[in-house]
Amino acid sequence: MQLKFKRGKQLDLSFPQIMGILNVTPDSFSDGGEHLNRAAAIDHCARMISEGATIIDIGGESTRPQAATVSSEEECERVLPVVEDICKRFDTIISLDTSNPELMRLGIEAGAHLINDVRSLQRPGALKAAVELEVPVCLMHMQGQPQDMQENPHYQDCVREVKDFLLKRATECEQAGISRSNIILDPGFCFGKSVQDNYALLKHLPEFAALPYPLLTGLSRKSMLGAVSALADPKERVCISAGAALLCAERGASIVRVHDVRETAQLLSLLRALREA
Ligand code: 8Y7
Repeated sequence: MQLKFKRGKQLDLSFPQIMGILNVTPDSFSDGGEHLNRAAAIDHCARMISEGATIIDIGGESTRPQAATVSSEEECERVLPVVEDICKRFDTIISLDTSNPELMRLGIEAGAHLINDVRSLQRPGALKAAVELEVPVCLMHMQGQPQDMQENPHYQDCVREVKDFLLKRATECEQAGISRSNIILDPGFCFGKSVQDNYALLKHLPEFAALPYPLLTGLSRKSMLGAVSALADPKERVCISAGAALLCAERGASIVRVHDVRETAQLLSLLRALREA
């Protein structure tokens, strides 16, 4: 499988790719404030690319529970200068972590390649923007909204419901005009799921990988890893996060979204060796 982007860029998914997280929010839960200024963002981006990231996911709206909502203007002001800087300096694939149709349009125009929307293009205007932009999009499952999603997640059958949602949403997006080859799916670990739900999804990940779309997973430093390791501080979860990324890749994920690129790349080299054996 291969993703095709604007400006002649392509990404071969025959081996799992690393998406490095670049937060440009003042309140992100695990590296808040560290990359606020442009120079720091560029440094962090350069490091992730040198360590093996082929996609950089830039987010200006924190989706952690209790995060303050941000205006479209503010989100654009945080993200767009960084997109422009990265575009000028690096030959990497730039992903916009946003649900905001205005930022989707301005960000792609500024040089970004992919839309990563935790709300699956369900905000007014988002689906239309994605159709018109003709870029790859990641559709993610979430129960509830970031503000309240972890309060009382409930499913009859989480794996079934998440899979049904993703397939239904992918079909809706295709019917609206997004090409099938531009759709990536993501079960949305820790977005309105209990610890048990999250591990059921991980267990059944091969079923998601068998769907006719590339699969993206994001477990990096998340609470589901804290829950089984007694690592209370997200910053302590580097090792277990890299292990989780390897498990996902081994179970069929095409893209792993991570904070710790170096450690993830080390573990993925095991998978490469195993595949080539
Ligand atoms: C995910 C994500 C976040 C994820 C995709 C965090 C933006 C929370 N998690 N995007 N974004 N998948 N596609 O802890 O799991 O990184 S933000």
